[in-house]
Amino acid sequence: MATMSISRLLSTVLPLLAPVALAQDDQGSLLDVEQPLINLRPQRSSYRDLINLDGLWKFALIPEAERNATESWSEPLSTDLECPVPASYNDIFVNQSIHDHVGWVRYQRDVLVPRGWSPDDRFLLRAESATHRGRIYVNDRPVADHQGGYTPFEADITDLVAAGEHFRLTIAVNNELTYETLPPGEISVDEYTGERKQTYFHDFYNYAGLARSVWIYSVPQQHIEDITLVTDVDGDTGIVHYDVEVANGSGTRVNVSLVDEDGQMVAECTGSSGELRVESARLWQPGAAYLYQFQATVMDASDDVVDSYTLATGIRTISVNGTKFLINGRPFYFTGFGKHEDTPIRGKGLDESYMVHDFQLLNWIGANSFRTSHYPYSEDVMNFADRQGMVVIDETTAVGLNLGIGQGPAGPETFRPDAINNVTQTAHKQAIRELFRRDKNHASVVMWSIANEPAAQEDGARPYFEPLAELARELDSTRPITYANQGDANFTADKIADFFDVTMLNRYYGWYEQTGDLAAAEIALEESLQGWEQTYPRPIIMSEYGVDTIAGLHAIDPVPFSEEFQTEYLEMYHRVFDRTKAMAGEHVWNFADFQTSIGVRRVDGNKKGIFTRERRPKSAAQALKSRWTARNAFGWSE
Ligand code: GCB
Repeated sequence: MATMSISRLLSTVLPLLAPVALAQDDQGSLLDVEQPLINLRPQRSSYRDLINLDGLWKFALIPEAERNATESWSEPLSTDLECPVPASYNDIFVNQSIHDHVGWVRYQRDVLVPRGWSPDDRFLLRAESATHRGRIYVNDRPVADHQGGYTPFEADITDLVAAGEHFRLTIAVNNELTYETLPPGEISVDEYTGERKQTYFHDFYNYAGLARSVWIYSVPQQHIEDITLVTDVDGDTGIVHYDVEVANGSGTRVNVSLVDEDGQMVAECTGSSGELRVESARLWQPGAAYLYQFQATVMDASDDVVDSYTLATGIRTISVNGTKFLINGRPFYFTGFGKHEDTPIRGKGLDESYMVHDFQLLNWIGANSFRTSHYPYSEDVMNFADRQGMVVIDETTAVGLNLGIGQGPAGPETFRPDAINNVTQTAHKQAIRELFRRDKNHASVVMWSIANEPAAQEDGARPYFEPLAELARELDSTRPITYANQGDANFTADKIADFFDVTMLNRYYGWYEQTGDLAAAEIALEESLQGWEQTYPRPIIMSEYGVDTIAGLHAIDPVPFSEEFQTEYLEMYHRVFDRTKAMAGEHVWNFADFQTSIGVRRVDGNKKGIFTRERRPKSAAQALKSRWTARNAFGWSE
């Protein structure tokens, strides 16, 4: 796709999430209950209620011997252990068997359904993430089972609970990774201890648990279950194409309006789909967010309002033109990082203090964007990015699809029946559907990354990725799609690059190759960039470049691991970027140091952060700040 402009895509509204035939595990198939559609993120209004169930929950490991006794998992838990939600459980307790557990755990708490909830409404539970599989029980009844650790899932519990009454809520969570999950992994039994061991092919710790909020909420029988907004610009006029889906909607009417930041209604329309036009629209711009509130109201046959929903929307366009990535028609240059959801103690648990502080640091250093490497981030982060004018490359959790990484042709093949196979592909499709459905309305999301560093040099990568790229385009043709390319699949070897719109490269010349030799690395980097530019004349974003750096380690000669080396390495990359016409952005790996699995290459995690895990700057932070803040404001690259 040479030029991509925002088009009306209401005909390609995302299909509803049907339950997918995911791989069976040794406990048989996913539960025999109908999986509900994933509604819009719940919110409170005059027609809906919402109660947050975060806090301390009872917690226990499920011993391997009880793996198949699933009916006993919901029994009342007698334990002294209490685990905070949201948080990964691994680092909370001083207990190695919890930290290293491979298998199921369970969380349990009592829930009181508010006395005032109407028996005419529907009651739902929503877990925003259970890494990597979550099974919900209401008292003894299993009500939901979901695979995929970074996207939300729900259960309709209307028929099982009653207003004013308590119920026992149990969520069992499984952290196992296999070739049938994303990310993939392998489980083996240790020959000496008989313990089950989890290995995986990605470079961040396999934190698990309920890392995001859990909610109970009510909606009217006739309620808004989904909204799709696509924005466009025509001269000074902003256009919001909309589509509102109403559950049990027969006989209902929909009214919509758009309200600006001063509370003024600037456009309105009737009908469940259509377009709103705003004269002299304020655009959502990187670094200068402007959000309108899209308000949808549903009336029943007697013209009584039965439901309403409000969604923030930023009017903006995205397109790719030649080697330029355009936001609102202007070339945009990405500055920023690949990040992780990772903090001490809490693991991948959402922490609003870290979230706000991280955005403060991004702003301080002159970053206008980040990639949600290597999984969908919390919806709170996405909403905050919308409000802060932070540009996001939104990535699925397809990381580690590369079994012979860095080993060249001698390494094992990745795409084969007993490794990354059709079942993995089915899970990957589902991961794309769930991410796109969840994040399609975010102004901040300007591009989808459907994988990180797959073995794109293998023949098998082509049949694996072609249907995924097609699916991504079918679901959303308003945003470019991309994937993060790894060096083994350089421009002559890559077999999938033509499926995508933008080239994203992860490169470590001077670190994993030409280690410590920045002169040689500079030549290798330039060769690679020129090759990509000539072979695929389109925007190039360096989506990873970085070196492990021990905060406080200084050296006269810049040697690897010293703060001086990190700074010189980045300066070398920047020199080359500035000589490359197709460069459209630079994302340093990584924003902050983060935890990884144990391995001889990692001492207490990956240290490629520009900030430490506690968010203290290493010296390279100042160098980056000078470069990025000296650029045109917010990355405009004219
Ligand atoms: C990569 C991966 C990232 C790793 C990084 C590294 O290419 O995409 O997940 O953490 O390299 O530091 O090795």
